[in-house]
This record gives sequence, structure tokens and C-alpha cells, in this order.
Amino acid sequence: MKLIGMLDSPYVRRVAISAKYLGIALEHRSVSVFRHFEQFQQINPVVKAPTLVLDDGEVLMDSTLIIDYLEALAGPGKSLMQGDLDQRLRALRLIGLGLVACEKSVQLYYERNLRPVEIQFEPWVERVEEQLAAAYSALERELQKQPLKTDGSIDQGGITLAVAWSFTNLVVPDQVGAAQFPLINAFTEYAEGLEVFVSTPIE
Ligand SMILES: N[C@@H](CCC(=O)N[C@@H](CS)C(=O)NCC(=O)O)C(=O)O
Repeated sequence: MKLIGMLDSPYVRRVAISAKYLGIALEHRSVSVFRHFEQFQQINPVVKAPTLVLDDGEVLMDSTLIIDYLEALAGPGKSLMQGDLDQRLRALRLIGLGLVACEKSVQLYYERNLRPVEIQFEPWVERVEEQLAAAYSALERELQKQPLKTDGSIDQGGITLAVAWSFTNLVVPDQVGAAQFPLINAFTEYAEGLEVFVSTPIE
């Protein structure tokens, strides 16, 4: 199976990292949705990263749906999701908030880098900035309530949180500070030190 997309996308990175944890080998192709638009179109006409191309040519997209498929392939013994309902609920909350943080960071990045300055719309930017801050504030509170394990293990909540924080710091670093979100920052430092993260660096 081939994973298409750049690892500077948090969505591509969470799939690549999850696949490694699940023990599923993916052939990674660094195709950019911007720099290689036409090449991407040949693989997936709607040009979304990540895209997963199965061995029979079937095409999947959306990180969460791809991870769902990879989880099903790996079987329950290897899952990155908890079986216990309360812990699963908490992981789903972390994942939801992490994905919003990714989305809002992407929107700010696109606004700043793709839209000409003269047609940028400040009320929209402010709204997105507020949503991004709200997502990380809620995540920080979640970690205050219940820390994530830092014993060498990680789950899907932790993967998504860490890739989101690293991504936001890469593309809109002015929006976040380690001092404002110390628990998220410390957990991400832990995650980025894990072998699977180190071997899946942001490109
Ligand atoms: N919900 C999707 C979001 C994926 C996404 O927005 N990817 C960006 C790259 S970071 C993309 O494909 N951008 C090109 C576009 O939307 O046209 C997921 O979880 O995979």
C-alpha cells in the first residue's frame, strides 16, 4: 500500500506514525498537494493528503478514515485505541481537539501564504485564531485532569496531540507558546523523542 502526501502535513504524519505502530508497512510517496498538483490529481482527482492507495488500486482519503482501515487490518490486539469506554471517550476528545488544532493551523497558514494580502479578511483570521487557542486550551485542561502516559507507550490521542502541536509550531509559531501550554509542550517533546516519531520526521 502507498501513502501519498508530505510529512509536513500533520494528517499524513499521524497516518504514517500510526501505521508503524500497527505494524503495517506503507510505501511513502512525498507528493505535495501544491507543488505536484497534477501528479497528485493522477493518483486522487480530489487532491487530498493523505491519500492511501491499496494494492488493488482502491483509493482512500482522510487521515481518520485511513487509520480506521489500518486498525481493522491490524486487528484488535494492536489497536491504538482503548477498549475501555471511558478511556476511549477521552482519547476521542483529544483526537477531536487535536484535529481542530490542525485544521485551524492549516487555515491560518493558507490565509497568510495563499491569499493575497489585499484580500485577507481580518475578522475571519481572528475567528480562526480564537478557535485555535480554544482547542489548545481545552487540550491543556485535559492533560491537567489526566496526564498522558510517558512510559515509552503512546495511543492515538497522544499521536494526534503531538503531531498537531509540532505542526502548529512549524507553520504558525506566533499562535502558540510553550509557556502558555506547558503540558502539551512537554508531552510533545516526549513523543517526538520516540523512535517512531524520530523515524517519521516533518519534511
Ligand atoms: N480531514 C482531513 C484533512 C486533510 C487535509 O486538509 N490535508 C491538506 C494537507 S495538510 C490538503 O489536502 N490540502 C489540500 C486541499 O485541501 O486542497 C484528514 O484528516 O485527512
